[in-house]
Amino acid sequence: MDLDAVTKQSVLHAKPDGLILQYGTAGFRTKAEHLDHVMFRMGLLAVLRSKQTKSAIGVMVTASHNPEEDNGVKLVDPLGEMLAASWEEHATCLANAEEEHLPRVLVDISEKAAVDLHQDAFVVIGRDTRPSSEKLSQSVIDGVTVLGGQFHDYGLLTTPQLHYMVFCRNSKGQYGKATVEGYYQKLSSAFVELTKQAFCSGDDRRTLRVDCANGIGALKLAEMRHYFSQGLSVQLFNDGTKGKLNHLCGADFVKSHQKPPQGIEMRANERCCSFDGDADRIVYYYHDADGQFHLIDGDKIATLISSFLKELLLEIGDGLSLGVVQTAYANGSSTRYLEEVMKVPVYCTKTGVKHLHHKAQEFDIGVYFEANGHGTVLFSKAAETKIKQLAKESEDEKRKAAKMLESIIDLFNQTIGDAISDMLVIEAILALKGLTVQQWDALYTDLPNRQLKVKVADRQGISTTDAERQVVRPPGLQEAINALVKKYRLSRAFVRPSGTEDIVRVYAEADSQENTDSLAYEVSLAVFQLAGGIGERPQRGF
Ligand code: NG1
Ligand code: ZN
Repeated sequence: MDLDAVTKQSVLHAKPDGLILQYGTAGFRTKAEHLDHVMFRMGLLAVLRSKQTKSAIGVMVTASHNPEEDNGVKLVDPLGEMLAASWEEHATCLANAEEEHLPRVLVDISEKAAVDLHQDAFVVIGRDTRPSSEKLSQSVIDGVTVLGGQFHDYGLLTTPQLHYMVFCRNSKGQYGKATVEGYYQKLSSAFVELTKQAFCSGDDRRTLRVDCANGIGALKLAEMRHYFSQGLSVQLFNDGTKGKLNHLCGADFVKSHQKPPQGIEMRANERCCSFDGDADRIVYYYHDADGQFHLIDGDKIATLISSFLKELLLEIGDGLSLGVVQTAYANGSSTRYLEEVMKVPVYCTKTGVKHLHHKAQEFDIGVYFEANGHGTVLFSKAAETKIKQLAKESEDEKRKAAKMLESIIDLFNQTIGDAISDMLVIEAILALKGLTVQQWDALYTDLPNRQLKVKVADRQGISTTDAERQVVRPPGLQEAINALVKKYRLSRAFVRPSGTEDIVRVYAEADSQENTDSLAYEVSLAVFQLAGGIGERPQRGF
């Protein structure tokens, strides 16, 4: 390691005094103007991680659904997964080191993680469409090159595409070709193969309206749609030509406000969907003839997918296990439906896809979705081998089901939740089952729910347990929440510090929207009073 060169270069990417950042649920995220040093240092860290794992490592520059002025960065591990937890700590140390300590921290990390410094390093880089992203990804490149790492800059990519590229490179092409073209072809041919029965009778092209959050999803979907146009026609809105990224649109806006985005033309009973700013989340929705808005979130997406998979698994009858992983934000009705009606085992993990992803890996087929629409389905190697074998050898009906599962394996992004891939899976299932969006929506009725944010002086002062459903600290808060929850029917509430914003999140559900809103307000007030609230007190009414 040429530490002198690092020191010289680092001065050009100086850390603002006193700025402390944490590698959170989705890497580092804050105002773009505070991130130059973090980007440079994550370039350095990616080189060390690459040397240690002897694999390509990814660096994605994005702040997902955050406002356009923010930015962020996260590292992608060799199999396309989120960075390992022990390296998150290294990332935090490196990002917060004062200039003069930088060489020592690099040496420390190399020693602690037993990095072989003679090993080659390769880093792949992608970025979203934020105005700040191009310059920030150049800072990543500066960090990579000063430590002698090789790199490939893919430029504009969705987050899941970058994860895909990393996995392709490290699986030596077995997962697919590590190009944007390779990604389009892999997904599109799986979609066309899967849906060919549904569309073979005449021209039944279906149109889907897509709100692209004025982000990268618009560019990529515009490039990709020709590949699958024989089965599905997508109409793009909020494509970035006029509006601001994530402003009054996108999956996060639709889910948290429970209303349609601006800038989309909806027609009664016709399905629409929204991506978030880096296209790793998707939610569906429609309005009925009376103009009432219906949201179909990640929970209902997981339910649709699980029920389709379960049917196919019954047909192949090979005892493969199916499990669904959710977080505490999953609507109570979805959990009940999955467990009681569908008889599928459901597990709850902490928020953050890495937790869901790891849990889902415990099954032959693991379906995981956050309520906000981030999720995918993972197939174990053993399940994949079995399915491929049945697709070749078994007789008719079984074979047909196995072949469908084979296409589904290719259609799901196996590395991370992917709005484009999920959209194609959902469209395929709706077409194959002949389901309308209303029929899908009618699987179960969501319990009214409400999410609120409370500002506190130090959100780390709140700690939780039991997959974030119970507060441990500050004392008295959980007891207060329990007492409030008892006042309502079918009620549930929990609070946790956000990993991506400087706030505490409050979640409540109950038997009516009015009761839910009261409960959410009362719990917010308890947080404000018992956990050091700052600024304006929570207000009743939304
Ligand atoms: P935080 O800010 O930690 O709640 C949010 C989402 C997560 C996840 C991350 C990363 C909610 C309640 N939380 O995390 O699910 O998607 O952002 O983008 O939706
Ligand atoms: Zn995102």
